[in-house]
Amino acid sequence: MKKNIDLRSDTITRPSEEMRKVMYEAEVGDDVFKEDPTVNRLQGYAAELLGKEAALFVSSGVMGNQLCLNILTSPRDEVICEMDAHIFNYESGSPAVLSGIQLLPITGKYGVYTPEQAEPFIRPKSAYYMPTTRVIAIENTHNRAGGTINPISNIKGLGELARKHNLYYHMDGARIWNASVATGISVKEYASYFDTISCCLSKGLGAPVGSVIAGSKDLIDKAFRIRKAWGGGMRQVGILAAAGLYALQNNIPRLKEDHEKASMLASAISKNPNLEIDMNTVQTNILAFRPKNMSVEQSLEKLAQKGLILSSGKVGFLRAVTHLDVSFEEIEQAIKIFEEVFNK
Ligand code: TLP
Repeated sequence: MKKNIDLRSDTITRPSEEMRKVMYEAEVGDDVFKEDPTVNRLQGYAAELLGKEAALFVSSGVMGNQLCLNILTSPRDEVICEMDAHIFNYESGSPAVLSGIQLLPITGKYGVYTPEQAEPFIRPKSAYYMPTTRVIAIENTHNRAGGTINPISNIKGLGELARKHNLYYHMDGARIWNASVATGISVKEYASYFDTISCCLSKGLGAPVGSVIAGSKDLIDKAFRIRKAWGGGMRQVGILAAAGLYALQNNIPRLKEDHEKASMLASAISKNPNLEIDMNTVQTNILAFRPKNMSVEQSLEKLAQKGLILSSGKVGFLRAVTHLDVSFEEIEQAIKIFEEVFNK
């Protein structure tokens, strides 16, 4: 049977032979006692790579973001974020449930809001009947906007705003590796502007499970306690950390290929009269585009019948994500399938 081309997400990748080998051979211990040498190595490596005092291995991107929001806030606080942010749309309302806080979403352009847009939303300290603004949060790259990169000048500007108003600054850097490879700005520089960052190992980097969060030692100590309280204290989890460490050490530079694959696809999509894509959003490995004469559901079904599996992004949009388990040849095939489905 012909293999489907699965571009639903970069989360679908499977660990390679070499990655499985390091997992098999991983030295392990009880991580609840902080005695798993492989977890400790991963956390040390991630902290160094991100230029932070400490890092913590967590089970998922959602857990990473939610832990960061939790340690930065108290109940009744408010977090400024972008309208299409993952923390606002895809994290099950967890800020309210896990931390007793609310989010204040601002509509950005290409997933990016500016300091000028954000400043008027910062609550006056004197307004005791309002929530307390505590955190400014951004997502880089921005998933729903189509893998877009937050410009470094804007990141700095929001950081200055945070400092001016004594606020914390958090980055959902699930795909910060993609931003770094695309811009040439180191992950260390990106991370330097933030109090906390959450970065995924299980997306483009190809690890089966896990994210790391990083920040000051005090903040990460706090996160260690909360992770346990949320049932996230894992035992001989070095088996998984080994995959994450392998991913960080080997799979960052190759993301460039995923960006090339996305740009090949995007250029074919842009030439198709029945599809619409804003080429300004084509910056990394995620494409968000619209079918003009067909519903998203119908498009997904027709593409799937021909062996191309996509997902839906924001309302009215299809989403295609390139990753290490899809070859250039399969991208050529995907382009043919687009022509067959949308050119008729
Ligand atoms: N995103 C998933 C879906 O939830 C949409 C995907 O397929 O892209 N931050 C960002 C920016 C993300 O894109 C995701 C996952 C997460 C956080 C959460 O990561 P996980 O799924 O590991 O909890």
